[in-house]
Amino acid sequence: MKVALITGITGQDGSYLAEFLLAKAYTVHGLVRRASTFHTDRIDHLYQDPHDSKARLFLHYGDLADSGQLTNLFYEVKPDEVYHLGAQSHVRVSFDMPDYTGDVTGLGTVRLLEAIRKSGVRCRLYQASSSEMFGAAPAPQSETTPFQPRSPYAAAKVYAHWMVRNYREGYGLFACNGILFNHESPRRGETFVTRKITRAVAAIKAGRQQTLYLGNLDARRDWGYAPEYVELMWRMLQMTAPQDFVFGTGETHSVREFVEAAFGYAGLDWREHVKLDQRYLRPTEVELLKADPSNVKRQLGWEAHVRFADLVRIMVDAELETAGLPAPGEGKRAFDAGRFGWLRRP
Ligand code: NAP
Ligand code: G4F
Repeated sequence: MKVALITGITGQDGSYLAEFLLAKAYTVHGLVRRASTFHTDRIDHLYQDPHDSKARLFLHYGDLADSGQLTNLFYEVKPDEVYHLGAQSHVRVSFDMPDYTGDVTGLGTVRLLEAIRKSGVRCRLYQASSSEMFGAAPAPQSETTPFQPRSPYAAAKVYAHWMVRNYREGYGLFACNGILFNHESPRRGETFVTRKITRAVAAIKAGRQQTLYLGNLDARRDWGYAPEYVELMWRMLQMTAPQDFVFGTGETHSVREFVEAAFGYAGLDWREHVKLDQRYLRPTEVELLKADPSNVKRQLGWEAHVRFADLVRIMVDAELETAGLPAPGEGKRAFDAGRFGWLRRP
């Protein structure tokens, strides 16, 4: 039975990955930030009483800003596989908190690498790199596209990315960077644009909200479905040799297209509800992200199945259901027909 350690287990990807690995009979340990309130709602359905001898999910307080506890964790848990997903992951916030973002997202990765090296634990590492690192680089972006980061978040991720390669080459660590394009789900953080839009659609339908304030509607992203992406993280660590991969759908859509699709699916006219708020504009924007996923398809046989229209439907259906409203259900059908037997909750 393999042992995995996940940083960022309370986040969107961490929660799906924990679910996926538990279904594969892994023992899963997760790093959780201490807070004065509970914030484990994404993994509450996976909770197991640690006193139960059959328990396979264990949570540990710790912080990427604290190297001592990270190192202790490696001695204690001795993981076979480490999935490093913890980060200050919000691009807009990184402009307001550049040094904090550099500390947690950039240096936090180095603290983890050092914890592995100093503890001497032999494990494989997955690092959550990001398509945001491509920044101003022309699309489509692949493994060979040079990074041109345009935010403190992206610059911190570039640092983390290269440090992972450095430890791979310098210390022989089995470490892989997954350069993921945007991936979304009903568990996406509420302030990222897709979830902000789908939540607003449900609130407007329920009569609780009239207006949705957004920033740049022209930016284009390659949006995929998060559960598919966590499966690939695992597959990367099962390879015979470590390698970095780009993964995305290969399609690109504007924020405006997402808005149109989400409002339209719920029978609303977005023009009656969406307004610009300058606060959501960024000092520098990444205008166009579109993956070239040909390498991952060739080497790992991976290809995104859930495409833009189904992703929008999955997210809007989930939001309407949570609001106690009738949902068209097309997203649910796309989801049910999918390949996600391990998912216990969308
Ligand atoms: P997310 O939902 O924002 O989750 C981030 C996780 O990091 C949360 O569990 C958060 O804990 C944890 N965290 C934040 N600061 C921490 C600290 N100081 N110490 C320990 N843990 C900390 O992000 P996500 O969408 O799941 O993304 C997972 C990873 O992939 C991130 O590294 C992100 O940057 C990267 N990524 C995401 C995408 C995407 O489209 N989703 C694309 C490319 C790369 P709390 O719950 O306590 O906040
Ligand atoms: O949803 P977003 O905040 O995601 P963004 O900036 O692309 O970053 C996400 O994807 C990255 C991968 O490329 C990850 F590394 C990162 O951790 C995160 O998960 O914004 C998407 C687009 C941007 O162009 C933004 O300017 O939507 C635009 N946008 C327009 N109005 C907005 C809003 N974004 C947000 N968050 N809120 C708005 O009101």
